[in-house]
Amino acid sequence: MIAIEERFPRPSVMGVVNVTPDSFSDGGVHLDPAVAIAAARRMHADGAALVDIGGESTRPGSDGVTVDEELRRVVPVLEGLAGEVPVSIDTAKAEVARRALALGAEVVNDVTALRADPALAEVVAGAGAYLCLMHMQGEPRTMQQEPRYDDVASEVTAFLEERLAFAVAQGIPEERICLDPGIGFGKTPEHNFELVRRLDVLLALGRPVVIGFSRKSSLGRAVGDPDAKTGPLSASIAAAVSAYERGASILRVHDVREHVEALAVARALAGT
Ligand code: HH2
Repeated sequence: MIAIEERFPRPSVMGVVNVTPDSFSDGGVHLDPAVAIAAARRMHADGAALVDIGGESTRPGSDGVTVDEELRRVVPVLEGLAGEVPVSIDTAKAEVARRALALGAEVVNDVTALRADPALAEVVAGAGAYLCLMHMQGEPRTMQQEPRYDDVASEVTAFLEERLAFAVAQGIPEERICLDPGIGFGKTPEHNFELVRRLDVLLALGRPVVIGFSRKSSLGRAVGDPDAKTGPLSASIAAAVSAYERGASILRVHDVREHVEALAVARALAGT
């Protein structure tokens, strides 16, 4: 079995392709399957180790979509990419994951960390897929209303430790699992920055860490717009490089080429 840290060595860039009308970062841009396929191919050519395909927005305030609608969005894209580009499927639904894995996806990226669909763990285990478990406080519709923690790094880590044990108990080997503190999912900008600053707390669990700071509103706020809904590329790169230097393995980003270049320099500076 190839461990996830060997399959996607540090640093690996995960390109984001949201096949949705309403994602906060690229909503509507990739709704046409041909456009989404071309974007994913370009990201791979630009150095993405894998491309994360999602058919449901989880932006603050969003409602879910049905299984049929999610399948309608992602299946043509997965069919178009089959075998050509390494793919992760951003879904919390067992049926969507099952179809995606049958069409060649390697990773299931579940922002609910196996809490939403009781059938998902078995699908991942049965397919021998990789899995990303992400932390979220609350649910997308309400998560940004009043996020609260006593100690955000310890609480997020305790949650992910419990979800990791759950996944392993469901038959998913630990070597196939990576963890994500869920930047922006029920967190203030201060919480998000503290999670990266204190990444060592999460890394102590011994699993590769994914960070998705790209374009998120905390970055726009940090550069001076208190009402920002997104963040600029420059700030996204700073956050990704900083997360990498603190030990993150996989950086989930929208602007692949710029992040691949920045991380190549950060890696050379680190001497690895
Ligand atoms: N962020 C988003 C979606 N999925 N998955 C992981 N593992 N980590 C993240 O930080 C993460 C994620 C939200 O960003 P985006 O996909 O750009 O927007 P939307 O949820 O509106 O589609």
